[in-house]
Amino acid sequence: MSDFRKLIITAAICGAEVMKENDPYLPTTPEELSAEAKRCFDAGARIVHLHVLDEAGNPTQEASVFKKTVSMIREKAPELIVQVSTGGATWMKAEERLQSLESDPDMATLSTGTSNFGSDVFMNTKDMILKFAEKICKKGIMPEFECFEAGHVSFANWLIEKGYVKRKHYHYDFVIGVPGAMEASLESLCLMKNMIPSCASWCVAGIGRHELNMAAIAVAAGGHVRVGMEDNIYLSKGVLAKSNAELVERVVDIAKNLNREIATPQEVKELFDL
Ligand code: KMH
Ligand code: ZN
Repeated sequence: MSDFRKLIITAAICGAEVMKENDPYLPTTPEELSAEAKRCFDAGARIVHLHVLDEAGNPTQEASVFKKTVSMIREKAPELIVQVSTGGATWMKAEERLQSLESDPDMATLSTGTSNFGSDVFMNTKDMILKFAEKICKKGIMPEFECFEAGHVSFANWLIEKGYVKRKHYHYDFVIGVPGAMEASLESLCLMKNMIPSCASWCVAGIGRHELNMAAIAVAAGGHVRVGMEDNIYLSKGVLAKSNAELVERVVDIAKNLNREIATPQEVKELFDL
């Protein structure tokens, strides 16, 4: 595992599964998403994980919406690392999902396996993963391995071993607690983090009520943290976060209490070779 000591927080500010009807504070337009990204950056986030929505508030992977949102984020928070989703929503086909790459992001997610996803299936066959990896790497974008199951970590390792993804540094995100997929527990997290190669760092995104515990464990254990309304909309039971920045601030507080410094944008860029 990488010996980089400082903490990297990713803000997943909206997602394909949460709608304005569930949460009036959810940012949905390019204007709202870019203002929210800036608030999260000011609070301590160094990466924004980005989904976008169409005018009706439904998830879309439309290149034009990604381009507009990414360019507005770059205007408002030029130092923030922009990571677009290639996962999209469970019902989207590969070509549709890949459109986000046209927005020239710093990073993009690369899901490394299929998993149950609530009542749906999040489909990532071997052929799809190889195609996504090729497109991401050809554009010089850094992939973040999205692992919803332990086997997805094995597949990401295999991509590295076989040279499908070649970088100085790799970053794995363990998305745990999705209903039907790997549970969010200390045991799951330890299993997954112990599988990654030495030239890699790891981050955890605990879903729903697991977000806070997983974040605290990761801060204490030398990992990195993803929080945000894509994964969890509550500050505590029944209390909605009014902004993604509140969720970021809470992790910053945990880090302060555990004497873990927040990485500067430049330090993250150097580590990731961006
Ligand atoms: N919405 C999920 C089906 C990603 O962003 O790359 C997939 C997802 C992963 O959110
Ligand atoms: Zn996502």
